Amino acid sequence: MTSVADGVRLVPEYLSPARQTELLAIVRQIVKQAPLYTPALPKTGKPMSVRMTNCGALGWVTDQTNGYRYQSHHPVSGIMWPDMPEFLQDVWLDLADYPLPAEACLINFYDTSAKMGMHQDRDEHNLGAPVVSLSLGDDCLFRVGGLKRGGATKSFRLQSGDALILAGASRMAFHGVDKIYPGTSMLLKGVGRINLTLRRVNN
Ligand code: MD3
Ligand code: FE
Repeated sequence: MTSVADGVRLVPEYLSPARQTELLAIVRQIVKQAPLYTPALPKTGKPMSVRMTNCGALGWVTDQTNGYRYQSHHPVSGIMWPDMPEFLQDVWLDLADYPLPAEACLINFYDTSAKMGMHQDRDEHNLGAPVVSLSLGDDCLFRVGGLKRGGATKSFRLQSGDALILAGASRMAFHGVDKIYPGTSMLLKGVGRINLTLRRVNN
């Protein structure tokens, strides 16, 4: 376990290769029920390069008219998100050190040209609960800054099986994904990266 910035904990190889394969099978089941969709930015409607889905009672979504929010159903099909699998609730219990269960798991799929610009996660009503992130597939270059946009940042690589825990002050840090390194993992059938983010939304 490494401290990347104040309150940011990186656990390299948190999931063994066998557990990564197990989680990938779970993700594929979820995507069958709740297909990846292309989110649109609020106001401009510009499509994000990352495709998304969710599981759990709540899922993070965005579209042009209604913007960033959590809701109980898929924005395209209108169907309720698949249940949070026990696998992910166990990971939350193990890593979050938080008294309430996770309510939301956002699943991000990055093809090799996808990125996520620097942003803060502030759509949760509960900003005191940690965020737990799991990476599968190709490596990415991840960047964490401070609590204000435009300050100093630190870049590091996230690899398949790594866990990142954001707690305390770092919970509101700016962060983003600059780059995917295609072909750095053999876990997925092709190239690309999957990130799962576990969150408590309500108090
Ligand atoms: C650092 N996803 O979906 S999760 C997101 O790899 C998002 O897909 C990234 O940022 C991804 O919002 C990274 C890890 C994460 C989450 C919250 C943070 C890192 C963070 C909050 C503060 C600092
Ligand atoms: Fe984020």
